[in-house]
Amino acid sequence: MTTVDQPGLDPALADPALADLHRGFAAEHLVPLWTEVGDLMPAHPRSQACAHLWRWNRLLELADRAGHLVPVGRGGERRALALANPGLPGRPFATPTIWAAIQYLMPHEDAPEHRHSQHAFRFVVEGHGVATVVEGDPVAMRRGDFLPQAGLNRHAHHNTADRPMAWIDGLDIPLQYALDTQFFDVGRDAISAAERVLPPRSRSEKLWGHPGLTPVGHRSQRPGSPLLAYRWEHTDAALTDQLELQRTGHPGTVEPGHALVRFTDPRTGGDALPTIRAQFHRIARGVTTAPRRETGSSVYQVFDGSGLVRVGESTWSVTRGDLFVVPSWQAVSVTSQAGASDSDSGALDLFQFGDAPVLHRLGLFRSEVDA
Ligand code: GTQ
Ligand code: FE2
Repeated sequence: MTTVDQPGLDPALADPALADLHRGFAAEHLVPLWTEVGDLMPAHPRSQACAHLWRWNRLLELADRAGHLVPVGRGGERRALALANPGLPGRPFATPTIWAAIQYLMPHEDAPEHRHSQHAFRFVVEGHGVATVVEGDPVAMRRGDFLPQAGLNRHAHHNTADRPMAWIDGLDIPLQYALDTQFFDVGRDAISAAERVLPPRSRSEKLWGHPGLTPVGHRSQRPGSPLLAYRWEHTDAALTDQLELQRTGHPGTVEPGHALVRFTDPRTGGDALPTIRAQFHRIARGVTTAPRRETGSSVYQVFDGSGLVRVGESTWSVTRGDLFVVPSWQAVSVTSQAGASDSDSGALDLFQFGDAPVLHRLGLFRSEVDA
């Protein structure tokens, strides 16, 4: 990229000696910094990724059509449709670091077992009936549940129900693609009859799902949370309690009318996945959050309610299931708006996931609240 205020640096316009010098650079696969510096070292992050919104009803309709036309099996592995950021053409990446997809299973259908270095989670905005089977532990997936699956855990999915089910996947596929750290193994071609059940609680929850209690004598050295399901009833109660505390004059929320919780590893209190942060926001009726910008990128899904979302220069009206991208250093602010068909509370519930743990560990995290 040639800077406009130094036209003499364009070899096509330069004197013959300069043009010859640039041909010499090209022949030796060299690029002078002075023609690239504005792009490579901007004053602040200018992501190639765009702020973008995907409507849940459109995703669901196309996923259902794929369910009737496209089988799931080895090779393709999953009936998953990736959100492909229009600013990152050529790759199915929601952001430079984050993969986000809608996945769909038909009644009684299986997605085969495999494992990979990419860290993953499932999040359910509606429906139930699917078990995700992680290292042989069947984990029921229900509305509002967050289900982390750290890298190298074997996993298959099985729909026990007579109805199709959709959910979203979040993975660090683009990050590991850039870092060249990917490994993948196929697992068994079929899971056992004992794994095709839908227990109310997984083995992981029986061990790790009791607040403030660590099972003694149980070794779990893998990175990533050993708790495989964070149930909606707990998330909902935590958000309700934060807003209630704030209403009664106690410290509780991150800002007035805005409750926020993070999904964490019960062993460490750190993020549930090494490369992905997942959080849940509740914005009380009529509240607008302060515009905040952060380094790193996020994807949000509306879990409940409706509202107005501003990301950088974009503004959208959003409702249940809609997904949007917040690129690095673009300010995001949301307003809850009670609609006719909304829940009584008028609150806006948002699930968020992004690459913040990576930035924190590398000392690259920055955030600012716009006045
Ligand atoms: O469900 O195992 O969206 O491996 C992408 C890669 C889902 C999965 C995706 C995967 C999966
Ligand atoms: Fe997978």
